[in-house]
Amino acid sequence: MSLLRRIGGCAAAVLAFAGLAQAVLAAPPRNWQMNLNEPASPTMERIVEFHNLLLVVITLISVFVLALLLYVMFRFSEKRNPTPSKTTHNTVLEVLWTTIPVIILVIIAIPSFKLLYYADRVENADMTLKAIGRQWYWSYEYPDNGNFTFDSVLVADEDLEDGQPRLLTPDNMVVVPVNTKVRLLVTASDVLHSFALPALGVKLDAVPGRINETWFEVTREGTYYGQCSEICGTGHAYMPIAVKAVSKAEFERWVAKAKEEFARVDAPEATTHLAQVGTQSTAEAASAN
Ligand SMILES: [Cu+2]
Repeated sequence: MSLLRRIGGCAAAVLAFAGLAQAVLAAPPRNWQMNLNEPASPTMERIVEFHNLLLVVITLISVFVLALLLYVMFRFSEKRNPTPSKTTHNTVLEVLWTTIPVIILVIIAIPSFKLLYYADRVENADMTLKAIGRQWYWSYEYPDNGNFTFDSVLVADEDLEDGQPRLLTPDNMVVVPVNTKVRLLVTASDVLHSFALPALGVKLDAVPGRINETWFEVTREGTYYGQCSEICGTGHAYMPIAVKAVSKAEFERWVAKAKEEFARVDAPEATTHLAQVGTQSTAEAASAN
């Protein structure tokens, strides 16, 4: 019995440790820090909650299986059990070890599917951000904020300023307003990339010739870093993602500046582009007839 009690104590310690690791997350990053990034979006908050649920489930299962193994090794060793039983079937046990795992999987599946659909897309986005993966940098467009686009290229180690993290700092950051539902469109112009922002719970493949959609809402002002998460060539490690979340007023000021600084000269207005393509093909069809 004391063995079981000790195992129970271990399980409690593991759970307490997991809770502790969660509690120390609020501080800035340090060496040897564990656990997920501190969440800064409703999606990531839910991912962390789901992760914590799974942590409890996986700990209980591991401790239970370990306890069974230790008990069997001790109780049914050759010394204590010289003539083993020849039992091969036990209906009750077989029904139990089939149904209990099924129930556990259903308990996991329900919040898992809810989360998948929650993170998938948002009905009423306040604005759209388009990220285009390229070898090896990201380009961004703000289709409903103006006809501008810019590239976001890694700052070399020797050009970093104080406080700028190495391999995570691009020359131009993505700027978004806080507490705003941002529809995120992700595509690529050459090979597969993946747009990943751990603190916002975003990870989406960038596929040439295809637009993938997700969304995020940053709940706190600050800078959030991510990286390309699809091995895309020799520059794969050198195409960081940096999102600066600012107040809505500050975002408006940034948009006004970006419209001048990053104005497109090579392409038609983004919002009318599709309409123009439509008219063109109709005109071509008409002239062909
Ligand atoms: Cu890439």
